[in-house]
Amino acid sequence: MKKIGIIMGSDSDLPVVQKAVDTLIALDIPYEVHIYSAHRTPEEARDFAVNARNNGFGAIIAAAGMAAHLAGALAANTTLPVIGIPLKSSVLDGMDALLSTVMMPRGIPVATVAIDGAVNAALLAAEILAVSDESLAEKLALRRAAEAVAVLEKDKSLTI
Ligand code: RP5
Repeated sequence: MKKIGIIMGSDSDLPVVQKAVDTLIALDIPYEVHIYSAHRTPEEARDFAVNARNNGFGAIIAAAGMAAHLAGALAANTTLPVIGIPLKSSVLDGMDALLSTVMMPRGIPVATVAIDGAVNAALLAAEILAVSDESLAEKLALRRAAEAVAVLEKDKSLTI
């Protein structure tokens, strides 16, 4: 199976990024996590993206806050799918990162999830791999079914 690359701009992003890692682990999807910044370590971020396809990755998740250029900078250097997680790490509560991540110019797409949406980023990455992996697609379907059961159980136990 292809790996998912998870890149975060700072170690301070780890509490949110950990949720993406946990989701991939639950689905038995191989991954690598790195701290590369579009601003502080641009060469390393670029090298990761340039070599990602040859290094066995199938998609990249990029998590960054503030003026979050990481997802776009990675996407500029690979045609692998790049999923951006805008992080709520500044006084602007993530709106800065959301707009920086989502407003990509034509030709360089970034699939942006919600602010701090790490679980959905991992699920979207899994869905990308599942296009050509029936076993993974089945795991994703089972996960959705289990979540639906959990919601309906909460509905039944409502007392108000
Ligand atoms: C961004 O700046 C990082 O992704 C992080 O969310 C934010 C703050 O980084 P630190 O100053 O905590 O390292 O590049």
